[in-house]
Amino acid sequence: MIPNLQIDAARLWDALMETATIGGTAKGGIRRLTLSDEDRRVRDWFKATCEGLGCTVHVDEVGNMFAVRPGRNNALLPIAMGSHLDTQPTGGKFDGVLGVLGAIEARRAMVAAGYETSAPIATANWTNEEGSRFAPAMLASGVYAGVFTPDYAWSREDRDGVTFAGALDAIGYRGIEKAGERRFQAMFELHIEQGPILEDQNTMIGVVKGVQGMRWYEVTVSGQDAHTGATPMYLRRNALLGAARMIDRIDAIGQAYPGAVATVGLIENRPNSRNVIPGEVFFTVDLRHPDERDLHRMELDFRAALPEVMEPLTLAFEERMIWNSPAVSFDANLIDCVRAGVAKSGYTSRDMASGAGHDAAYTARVMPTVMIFVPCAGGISHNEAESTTREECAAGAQVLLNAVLEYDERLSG
Ligand code: HGY
Ligand code: MN
Ligand code: MN
Repeated sequence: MIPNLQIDAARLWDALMETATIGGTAKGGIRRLTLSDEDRRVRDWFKATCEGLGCTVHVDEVGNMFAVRPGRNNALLPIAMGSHLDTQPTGGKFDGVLGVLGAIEARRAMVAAGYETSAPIATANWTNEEGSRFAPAMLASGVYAGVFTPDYAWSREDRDGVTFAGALDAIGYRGIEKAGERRFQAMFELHIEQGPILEDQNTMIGVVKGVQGMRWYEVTVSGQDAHTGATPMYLRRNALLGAARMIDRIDAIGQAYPGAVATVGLIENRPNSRNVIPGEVFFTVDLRHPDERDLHRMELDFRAALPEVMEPLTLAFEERMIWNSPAVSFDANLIDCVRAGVAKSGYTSRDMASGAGHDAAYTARVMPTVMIFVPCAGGISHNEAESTTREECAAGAQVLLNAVLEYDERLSG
């Protein structure tokens, strides 16, 4: 018989507001770049909090953290719940954090009720989900899933030339465990939707059936530094002009395919001096689509546009794909457990896919995985104004708890 355990909404909200002070910004967001000192502080909080709930905290070779609490039958692999604690440079209070703290609140509800699950329960904090400081995104869950090697992850550099390994060692979170060795029955990830659909449809819970395909590229455009006053227009090799035209072409590709998104988010203009014609520009490209065939067509359009734009401007360019995360579908049995969790909670819900990337996209490769969404105000995320309500956070955590207990029951049943 599955007990009717209840989330404590105030306790969850207090924990969210407490951790939001670690890297908190004046505008009410969080700047907690992966493997920064702020990340170390929130990891320390995570470790102490989970140990206080009877967990043993394990850290793997790329900094992934797993807090494991025994169950009645420790011959079973643990059921994992979790997400990430790193944020964008101008991130919000809930992206990733709600998934980790919602998992901790679910555990607190079990401990408060003196309830012991059949399987052990693990709470996961995945390193570098954002991919903002060290590209690509979901790097450490990708190592765990065997998509990337540890050496590849350790070698990644931020824009200041600091390596992932160097930053990991600097905060003291390079564990001894091989990434991927610690196995789990399943992975449940609670997350804010980061889009407008749930709010727009006045629906509390998203039953997430998968994540769309995502590809990242890096482009360097080379022209010639020259004097803005003495160089006639017809003699220029203006790298920034080439980049500007490509930014417009990439946006047009996103417009051309229904359901697509296409973005240039990072650009570095060199030498970036007001009276020098820019000789070199670096920029990133983010293409996404639920259908891999359309995503591939978008890539072909993007690669065809580069010479069309650059050659008439006498510019050279280098382009390379640095990340390819194919569209993924979540586990049918776990989706059914989430549906049962929703039914027990009484909240409204709808099926949906995720536009944003999540660690769940990679854990789904190596274990049954599912996600649960709650609304966020205006669908705004990756923005310091990101917000959701205490009730929405509690609703997501309640469905997470219900779904995990349902899965545990089915396991032992
Ligand atoms: O890029 C993403 O979708 C995720 O937020 N890292
Ligand atoms: Mn996230
Ligand atoms: Mn994010």
